[in-house]
Amino acid sequence: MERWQDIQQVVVVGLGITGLSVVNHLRKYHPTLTIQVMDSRDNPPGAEQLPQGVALHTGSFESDWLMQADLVVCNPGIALATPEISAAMANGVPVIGDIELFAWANDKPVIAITGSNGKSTVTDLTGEMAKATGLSVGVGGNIGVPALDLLELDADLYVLELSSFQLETTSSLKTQVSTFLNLSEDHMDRYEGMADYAEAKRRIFLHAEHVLVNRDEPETFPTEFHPAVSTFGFDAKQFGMQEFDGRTWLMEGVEKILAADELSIVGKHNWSNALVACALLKLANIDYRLALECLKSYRGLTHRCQVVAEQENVKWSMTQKPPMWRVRLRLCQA
Ligand code: UMA
Repeated sequence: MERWQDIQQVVVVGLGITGLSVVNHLRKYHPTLTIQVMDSRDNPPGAEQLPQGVALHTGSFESDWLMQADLVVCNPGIALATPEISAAMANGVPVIGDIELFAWANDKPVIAITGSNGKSTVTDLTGEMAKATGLSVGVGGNIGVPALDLLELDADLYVLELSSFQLETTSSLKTQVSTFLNLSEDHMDRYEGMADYAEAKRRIFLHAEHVLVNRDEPETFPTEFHPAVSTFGFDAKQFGMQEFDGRTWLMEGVEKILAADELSIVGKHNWSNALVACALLKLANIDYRLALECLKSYRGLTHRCQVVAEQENVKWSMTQKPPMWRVRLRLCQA
């Protein structure tokens, strides 16, 4: 609570579901604060749900508010390089994001997941498996439910998907395990290049007890020394894969976890997603073997890469990915 002593005026930049979750959190736990919200859209989503007494400025960013704020909480959809934000930062105004606020309020274990591809599946699957072991689990972050809303669940464990945008404004998130799954070109409008983008993602390791990285992608490794680094990959080391009698098995060291052909999700990328979910739970001291039936029956995120038919050992999967909402059919050999 000490960090709140000198904070009276908070400006929330960008509404949407994140901005609304920030306002609701501040209202509930810090009721004496003055809260101001700004959004450069004329009719930002969530405006009608703002509680009474919260000032709203729309259509532009109000520099005077920003300069006078004791704290600015910025939506991940807004770049810190936005002139009004960077001017406030240069003036010494602290700028954080919703995940940093979550970190300030949370005292429960966290598993955090970032990467360019597969992070939603890994987050969802890890959450489902943790639930199958009997824990109450809050699953969210970039995957949909804002992290601050999850706090209301008072769960035993939080599994968070974190985007590079969210990580840019996060500096004190303590995690039991953090993973950086992979890196491919994305969001280059927000970054100077791949190195810049990777660096934002590596912030997930800042206060991680355990780190899980991809053996095949050195960019996913921490650049500073970390005492507890585990790796995953398609070869037979640590969390890996191995062939026995023509079947590929997911492995924890020399121990078999399960044969890849027992999974309902298809494709080698999903074998890796399943392996990572097991590894994350193991590193968080949760017995993933209690959740193997859940893992076998997991069919993927709603609207994303689901098996829709199976014939003669060929599984057909369908992907639907917003914002295009176009249906793609993909043929996957089981
Ligand atoms: N805004 C401005 N000015 C701008 C840009 C945005 O005022 O120049 C405002 C918008 O009007 C809006 C808000 O800022 O009110 C941000 O837009 P949003 O509607 O996307 O925000 P949220 O609804 O809060 O969603 C955000 C994440 N959006 C982004 O990071 C862009 C959601 O990730 C996330 O699920 C949600 O918080 C809950 O944590 C979406 C996403 O596309 C799915 N993420 C990117 C990705 O996965 O690649 C990183």
